[in-house]
Amino acid sequence: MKKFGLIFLVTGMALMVSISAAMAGTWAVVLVDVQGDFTVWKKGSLGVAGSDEAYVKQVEAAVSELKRKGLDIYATQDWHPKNHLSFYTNHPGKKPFEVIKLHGEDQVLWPPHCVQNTENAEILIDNSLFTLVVQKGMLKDWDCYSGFYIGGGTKSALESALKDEGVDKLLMFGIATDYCVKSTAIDGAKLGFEVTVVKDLCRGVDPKTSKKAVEDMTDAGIRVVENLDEVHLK
Ligand code: VGL
Ligand code: ZN
Repeated sequence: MKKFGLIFLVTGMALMVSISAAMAGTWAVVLVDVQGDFTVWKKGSLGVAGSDEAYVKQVEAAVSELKRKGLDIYATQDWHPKNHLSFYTNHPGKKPFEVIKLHGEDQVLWPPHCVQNTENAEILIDNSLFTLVVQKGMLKDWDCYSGFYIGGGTKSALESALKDEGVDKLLMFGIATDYCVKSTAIDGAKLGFEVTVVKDLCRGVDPKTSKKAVEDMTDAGIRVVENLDEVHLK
């Protein structure tokens, strides 16, 4: 019958449109820990090499451009209490960057940084661009480099927020390549996202561990590109 033929055609077309939309995927940006304490610009306690004002402005320009292209921006924020066990100052006799065992794992002892509600814990990129900010590292006994967790294996709101919006592709960059970017990218891949890390929008604590981080991310199935020109958002 003619009428059924038309219904099949329309249903088939609608199905094709939704399949192709699903195949194209939905991108979002995860901006990792671009906070004062990690920059030399703000004389941060853990200012990493190359994190000058020009770097932060370059990141802000990239974030604005991606937002203008329709991507939602999710930001992570390292957010420690003053008595946090990742701070060397909370371990009498220990020096900055010494490594101890914490919960059976290696723990770098950092200078105190990103203490809750201090000026240098603020994210240096225009916060009005963000859809969501997820904080991590707020549990005194647990350090946490991944934005998908808050510490001690507890998830942050990031995964569910992204999945609720149908996001499946993540464009990731920020500080530090060898700690929070690496950990957030690898967890993103483990949680089923297709992750792309943009190298020239990242800065690392140490060149050696940053090089290793790029290898580890690549091994985990993450695409590491030099700059945004290599990313095709369609
Ligand atoms: C980070 C060291 C300590 C980071 C956070 O954001 O990469 N690094 N806390
Ligand atoms: Zn930290």
